Amino acid sequence: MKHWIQRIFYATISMTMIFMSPGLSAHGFEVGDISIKHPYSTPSMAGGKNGVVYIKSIKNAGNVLDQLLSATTQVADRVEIHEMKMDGDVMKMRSLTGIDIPVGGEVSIAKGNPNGYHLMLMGLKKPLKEGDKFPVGLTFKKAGQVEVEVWVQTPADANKPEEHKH
Ligand SMILES: [Cu+2]
Repeated sequence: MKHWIQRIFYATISMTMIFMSPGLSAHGFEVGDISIKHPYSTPSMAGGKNGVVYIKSIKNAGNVLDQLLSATTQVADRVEIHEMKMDGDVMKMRSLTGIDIPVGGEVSIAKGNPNGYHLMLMGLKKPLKEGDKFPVGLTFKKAGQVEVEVWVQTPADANKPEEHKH
């Protein structure tokens, strides 16, 4: 429990530091050389069993390749790293063992990004509603673990409820 509280504390410090830097309005977190900008989710469909977490960007300011390896949360049974790709007219989904965050690079896990990356919440324990906030733990190969706060919101580009299904 103490460990968990410490993580929240450090995450809050990181978040405050990012809020103080000019030009950033979204929330963000830092661990080691990794900065995580604006983790968010969308309201889940009525009766929906799954949810999706997106991250506006993950940036690697270090000089070694890092990798997002896994995620955990208490709002779902488990979290999987997914890649979504169109195969003709068919949307295909597959699980990834990790997402590379290249040296000096920035990877978007935002909704609608062409790479199709997202974090899938499998087995939601309760519906996700607009305005909710919940913690998600992220594990990076080099930078280690960080707890981020995910904001549930309807993206500006969304004109219909989340239809992401498996
Ligand atoms: Cu998925």
